[in-house]
Amino acid sequence: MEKLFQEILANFNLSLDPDAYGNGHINDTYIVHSQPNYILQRINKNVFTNPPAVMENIQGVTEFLRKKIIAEGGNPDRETLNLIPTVDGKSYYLHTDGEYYRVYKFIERAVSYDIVENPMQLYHAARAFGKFQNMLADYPAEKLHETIVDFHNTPARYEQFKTALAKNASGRAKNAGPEIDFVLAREKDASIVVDALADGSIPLRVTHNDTKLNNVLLDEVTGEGVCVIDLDTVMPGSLLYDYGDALRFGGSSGAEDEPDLSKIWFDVEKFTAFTKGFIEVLPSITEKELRLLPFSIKLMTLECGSRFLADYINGDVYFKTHYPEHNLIRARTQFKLVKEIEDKMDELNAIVTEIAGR
Ligand code: ADP
Ligand code: GN1
Ligand code: MG
Repeated sequence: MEKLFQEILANFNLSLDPDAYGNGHINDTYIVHSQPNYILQRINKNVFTNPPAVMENIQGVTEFLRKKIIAEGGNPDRETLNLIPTVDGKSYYLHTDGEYYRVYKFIERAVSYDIVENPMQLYHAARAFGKFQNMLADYPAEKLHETIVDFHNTPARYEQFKTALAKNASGRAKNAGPEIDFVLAREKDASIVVDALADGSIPLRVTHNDTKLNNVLLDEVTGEGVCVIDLDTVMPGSLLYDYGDALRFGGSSGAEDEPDLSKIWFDVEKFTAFTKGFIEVLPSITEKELRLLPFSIKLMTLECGSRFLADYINGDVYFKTHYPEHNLIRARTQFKLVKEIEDKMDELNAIVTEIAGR
């Protein structure tokens, strides 16, 4: 085994071979094969500039969830992430190479999906994300560090997009004229959710903020939600961020990086299944939140597309990419979905009214 891994794992009292694992865009994830298995992650320092703050959040949230799950008679080793402490009792290990590492218990017999195969998976994912939010409803929000400032502040994302465009560090802006125009033409609606949070017309809640489908594990046999993972961005926010981002990803007919746009559309059946699961477990959803559900999918999809496009123009400095046009291809699927959601908005609003019965 590589000496580096040996040194890292020794700090968690482990000594086994890790293999690269999963399809996250941010951290480096490995499975440590043993009895039981573990997940080892190198935290992305470029994205999370204060890893100890990230780890303080995750430690606080997972300990809080663990107690709740035990009180409710659930299985705390399976229904929340569990950090393995280092030999000196810390939640992470800072190596001499300057990188931060953490280890979790591996959650067995549970699957995360990069493409959704059937609407029932969305129904169960929605219930898991909704339940996650319910369990954190009384978490002391003031204890949470803002691990990425303005993460879902869409107007701030617009400013970042314009800065990327003005710098054009990669010289690639010329390859993305129509995509750039698409983003710029939609700025006027960007502040609807942040304004509603600011004027108190929707509640600030503790939210996950990165609810794509491969951040929830579903039971291999029953298909039911097991555990919400990837807790790096748990911060105060809006329920609309979690709902909108989940359907940005899960409501699509295809992969986030599908190059053939004729295969990408917004699937109303998947939307209906997710919305049903989400509303069922979150009766506390307010009238205004309810009315903004379909809009939030458009907003989160536009925001994510603009981030992919900004990263393409910046020269692929944020998201992991596998080929030079990867971020541009990702941006294009998001914009196709935005257009689809715009066209289907009345239908989506009617479905929400029908499901909610109000
Ligand atoms: P990233 O921030 O890069 O997306 P994640 O924390 O989401 O990293 O982990 C990447 C993938 O690894 C997940 O999508 C999931 O498939 C898998 N994974 C992460 N943690 C666990 C765990 N505790 N048990 C099982 N699989 C996990
Ligand atoms: C990243 O970490 P991961 O792969 O689950 C990103 C999300 C994006 C998503 C797009 C911390 O999620 O915000 O929506 O990629 N996470 C961070 O696929 O930036
Ligand atoms: Mg992830």
